[in-house]
Amino acid sequence: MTSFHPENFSILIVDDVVDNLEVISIMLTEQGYYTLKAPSGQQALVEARNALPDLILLDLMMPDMNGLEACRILKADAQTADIPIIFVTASDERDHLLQAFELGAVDYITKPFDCFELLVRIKTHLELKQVRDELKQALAVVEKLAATDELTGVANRRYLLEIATKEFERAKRYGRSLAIVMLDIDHFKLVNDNYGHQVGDRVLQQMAAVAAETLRKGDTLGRIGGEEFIALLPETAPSEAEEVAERLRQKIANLAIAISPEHNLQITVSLGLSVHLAGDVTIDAIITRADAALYVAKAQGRNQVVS
Ligand code: GH3
Ligand code: MG
Ligand code: MG
Ligand code: MG
Repeated sequence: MTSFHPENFSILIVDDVVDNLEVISIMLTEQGYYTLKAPSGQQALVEARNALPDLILLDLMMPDMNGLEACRILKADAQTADIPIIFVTASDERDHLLQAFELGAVDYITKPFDCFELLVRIKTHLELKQVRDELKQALAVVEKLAATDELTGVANRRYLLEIATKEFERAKRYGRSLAIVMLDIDHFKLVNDNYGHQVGDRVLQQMAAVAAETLRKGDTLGRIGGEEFIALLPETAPSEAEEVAERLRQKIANLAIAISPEHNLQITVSLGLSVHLAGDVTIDAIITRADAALYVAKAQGRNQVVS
């Protein structure tokens, strides 16, 4: 776990009594925390959304909007939902305590509070938040790795098929167009045989990079086999998809891959294009047609698009 540095944390203090705001703010600032202050429930919502503090100390009884209501709104907003909230209140009603925890508060401290106890609790909740944030980041990295083809950095087969299935369901439900382009490098075995596997790997990397940058933002490029890729094109009509496929073919054909100071290598790809048709029950139907079209492109002499 990363060590704890108060100066890395901002704490939003919410209290309708300005003196309370000041006293708590001075106490926290002395510890090194960065503080923000809100004198009302409404202000608290604005500050929380703007500053996304690491923790909120929330008064319960306030005239404009009570703390429980503010807590409910903060927890309902995805942006602020994960900010830990500690109630700091003069109310010792059991019902308030119960509601606060039910709404998702992490702690409940009654006024007048013991400064030392408040600081210890704040530190504990910030440490817990730090661990949660680190876990979230680690999970995002793992998810990214699990979806990525190690050699080329584009989507791997599993992730491409997962996205393709989702896009297919969406296209089917809303009657949208969806196209698939299957690419396969021509005579790639010769590249490996003539220049070695390492050069072959570099060809795959550069080809994938060029193909990826040729596609639009909503498109997904995935490596589904050794030298076989799929470009998934949502919301793309047949004529547009043909243009995309042709652009991919040209860009890849024009790619000069430096294999020595005086020698560049060029490659071509064959492409099979298919689009979502009314009768398709699964994404496999579209992929099978793209594969068949690719086979025809190979048979007709390679370096071409077949629909
Ligand atoms: P075609 O034009 O008919 O597609 O011919 P091809 O030689 O490209 O097709 P074939 O399927 O016979 O050969 C594919 C080659 O791709 C064989 C394999 O060694 C190579 N290959 C597959 N994965 C990798 C990889 O990760 N790195 C490298 N360097 N080569 C790979
Ligand atoms: Mg109050
Ligand atoms: Mg090939
Ligand atoms: Mg192949």
